[in-house]
Amino acid sequence: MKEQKATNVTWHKHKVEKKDRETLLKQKGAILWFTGLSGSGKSTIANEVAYQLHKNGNFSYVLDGDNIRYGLNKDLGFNPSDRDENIRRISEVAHLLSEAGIIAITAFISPYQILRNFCRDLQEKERFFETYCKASIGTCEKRDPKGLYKKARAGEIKEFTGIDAPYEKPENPEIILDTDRYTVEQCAEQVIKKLQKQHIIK
Ligand code: ADX
Repeated sequence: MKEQKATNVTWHKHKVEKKDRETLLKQKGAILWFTGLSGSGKSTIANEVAYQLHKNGNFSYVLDGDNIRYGLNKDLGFNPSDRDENIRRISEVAHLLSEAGIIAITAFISPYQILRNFCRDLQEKERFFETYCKASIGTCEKRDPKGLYKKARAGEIKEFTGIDAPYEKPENPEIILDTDRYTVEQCAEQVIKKLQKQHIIK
């Protein structure tokens, strides 16, 4: 993990605090950290959850793997250290959103458990939901929505997760979505229920 580089910097306490923002928004800030293979349903379900939350009057924001790689993380590729830096930056952004009282929904492969734990450890335990989109590599390869597995098998993409780069399954996720068996709507409902049960939303 990155070391603190700057010296002579002071942490400021602000007049408006997290609890004030949460009172205003009538919800708690939290992070829904979707993880899973490419094609496992992360982005699709994340978007459906955001839609359901919006309808329910809740404020959320989706940070999506491919989109973030066009901007904030355009300087990063897919080797292990770039993937680490990708997830480190996203973790910090998601944490800021959560501190703002927003439900941050991230949809990144995030293949390493240690980095997912890094994000978990940034906030109170009850505000972090590692959400595992569970689908076999066979299913993901069959879906292949972007045609990337085909390219990876043909050797046109190197270090592709699940083919020639590793994916570490979550050890103890707060939510498991079996996307082989359940629809997008059913998975989204499972997430919403969990947020209600944990008093993140009403
Ligand atoms: S992560 O491993 O660093 O978390 P991230 O979620 O940001 O990955 O990006 C994954 C997306 O980038 C995939 O959904 C896919 O569209 C695209 N992609 C391009 N090259 C690769 C690769 N080598 N491995 C995995 N995904 C890739």
